[in-house]
Amino acid sequence: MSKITTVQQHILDQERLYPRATGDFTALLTSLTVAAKIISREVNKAGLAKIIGETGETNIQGEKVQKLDEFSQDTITRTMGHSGHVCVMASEESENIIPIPDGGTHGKYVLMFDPLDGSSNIDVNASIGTIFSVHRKISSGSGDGSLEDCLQKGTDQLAAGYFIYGSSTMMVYTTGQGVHGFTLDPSLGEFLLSHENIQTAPRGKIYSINEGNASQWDSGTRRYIDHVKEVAKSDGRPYSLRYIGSLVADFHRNLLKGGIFLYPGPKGKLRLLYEAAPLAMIVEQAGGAATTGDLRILDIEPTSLHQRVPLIIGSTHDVKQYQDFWKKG
Ligand code: AFP
Repeated sequence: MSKITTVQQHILDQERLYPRATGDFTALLTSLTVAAKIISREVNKAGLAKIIGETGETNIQGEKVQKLDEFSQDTITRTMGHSGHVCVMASEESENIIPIPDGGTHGKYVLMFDPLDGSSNIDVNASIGTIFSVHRKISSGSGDGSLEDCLQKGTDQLAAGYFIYGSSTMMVYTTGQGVHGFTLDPSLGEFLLSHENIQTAPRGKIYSINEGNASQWDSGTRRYIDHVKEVAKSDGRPYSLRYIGSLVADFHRNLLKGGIFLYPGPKGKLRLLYEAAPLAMIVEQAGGAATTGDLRILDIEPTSLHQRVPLIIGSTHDVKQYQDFWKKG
């Protein structure tokens, strides 16, 4: 009989690999799972908003119905701000850094998050997600964290992960000891280990890109996309196109099945700190790769909170091949 492992037990076991660990890190990630369960519950009720009241209106209980992305932002900020584990946070939904609320206890970690990625998919019942990344405080003192703490590069992440609200709710995370996936059992309210030590295929058969942007692509990207579509029996082309337009959902599918996701330059759309860097840590831990074309995502020094980067991420062979096309221009 296989063992049943909750996410809390798993995180604790991982933290025990570090002899000087205090348990704080386990507590931080556990608090985050509580926030995700609250968000998951609301996401599952999303279609009912029309029945019980549109967002921004008052529902039949006389409560104001909040938009789901704002709700997710508030839920994470409130849960984590009072957890005692973080000294500062930053979110895709907030212009500036988010300090710990008055009276809150400061911890030694920094939390970066995208509260509800792919939110334009809510209305059509497609999968959406929450992405997170954890750093250690590097500014001096034990109180409030600062912008400096938030602008750390991907290689300094202590942990990264995401929650995907799909046909099931899942959590996928890494602390640098492989990538592990957990499925929420809604009747128990527990995330149970379902995908241990995820490894992505060295080469995939899927490409994911918004082809509607083709006129803006550089010639290297255009030639690469033509290449994966050509029929050449020797190396197994053509690839299948799969694109949801919800990064967590597109990434998660490609992680499990193998493939490449591309949101190319010149500037890119996706944010370095809340999307690209956390997913790059996960994909590298699963044996894959992530680049802008010329730079490894995890090596980029952030210069601002909402910096955007081109993101090409997935199976190593596919990402390397893209880079070869990109470099030739
Ligand atoms: P929304 O959160 O506004 O829906 O944006 C989603 C997203 O940031 C990311 O999840 C997708 O991969 C990407 O945008 C899709 O962008 P395009 O619609 O330009 O293809």
